[in-house]
Amino acid sequence: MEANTTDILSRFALEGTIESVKPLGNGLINDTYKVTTSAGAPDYVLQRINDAIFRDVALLQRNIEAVTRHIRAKLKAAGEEDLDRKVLRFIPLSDGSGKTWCRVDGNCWRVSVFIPDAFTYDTVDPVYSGFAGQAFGRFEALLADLPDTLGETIPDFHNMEFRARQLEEAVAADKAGRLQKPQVQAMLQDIQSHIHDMCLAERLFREGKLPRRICHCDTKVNNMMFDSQGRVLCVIDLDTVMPSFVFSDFGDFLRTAANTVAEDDPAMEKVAFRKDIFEAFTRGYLSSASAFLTPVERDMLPYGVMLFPFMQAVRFFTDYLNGDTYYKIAYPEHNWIRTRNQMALFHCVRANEDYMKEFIRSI
Ligand code: GN1
Ligand code: MG
Repeated sequence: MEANTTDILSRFALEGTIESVKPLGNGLINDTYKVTTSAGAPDYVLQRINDAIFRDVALLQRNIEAVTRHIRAKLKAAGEEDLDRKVLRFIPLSDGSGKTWCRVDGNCWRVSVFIPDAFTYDTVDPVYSGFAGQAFGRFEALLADLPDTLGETIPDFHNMEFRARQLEEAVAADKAGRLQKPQVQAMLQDIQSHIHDMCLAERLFREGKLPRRICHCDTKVNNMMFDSQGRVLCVIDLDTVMPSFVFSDFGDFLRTAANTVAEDDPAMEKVAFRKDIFEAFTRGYLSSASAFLTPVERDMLPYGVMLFPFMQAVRFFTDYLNGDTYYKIAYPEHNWIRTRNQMALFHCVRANEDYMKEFIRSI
């Protein structure tokens, strides 16, 4: 690795002299390295972008450049200091092209400034959920007036109609011959009975009643950085930033954080919806997102909390019927267990629809 990185790094307009390049973090998609430089220059993060998942790296980096440029300009106008700690900065190539990535021996690379003394946490408790709500709401608020048009780094990623079509195709093909089992049939019927309702966002969009916005689309609690005093610095992991409905950020966070068990826990009876997490996250989110949310978006947030476990169940179930080609599995029925878990969560959330509406009205 070391020898090759010298060549790659030499293409970027870096400051200082490189002292070391070492693996950083434990990301599942991209490969990440920390580049330490001589004193006086910033350290850097070197990343190999996984172009098997993100097929259009040029589009992806254009998105990220537009987003970080816009956030930086706004923070600067607001008189904020230490901007390199509050928004990611990607380094251009030294060839003057202005590009922030390059392809070397078939791999795509980019470099950003390393943020020192910053931390991520995996803790899902009400306090961190509140921070997360505020941080992701603020991220969307800052981008609500982005002048650039962004592309979809994964086309139709959170489009429920598209996911429903993928399921129909999987059912028609029944590639793995799994559709015959009675419990699988019952699952299919349960899912099908909710598909129309869950495609509401796409219909409202076509009627011009619901906007698409720039969303993060991977709102995990560990995708924010904190300083040593516990203040949120910035939102990271920007590869899936793209136009979507606000439910992507609101609903997907709660899908993972407000489930009492992991998404693949086989103990279905233990699946439950954590109201403490819902309330803390919603308070945090509305404290920053209220600035731009339309009344329709705000009223539909509970729909968003239902949509994400449902959409995830459809995706897991589709993969199960296709014979497990998309999600990694640890045992043969893994996608079946995941499907059941996510549908169990969907039903718990659905039973709490009135409670969620009332809570949001009360804020
Ligand atoms: C995938 O691999 P991970 O956890 O970052 C998937 C998400 C799903 C998630 C479910 C690109 O994300 O959309 O919600 O699995 N990412 C992609 O575990 O498909
Ligand atoms: Mg991440």
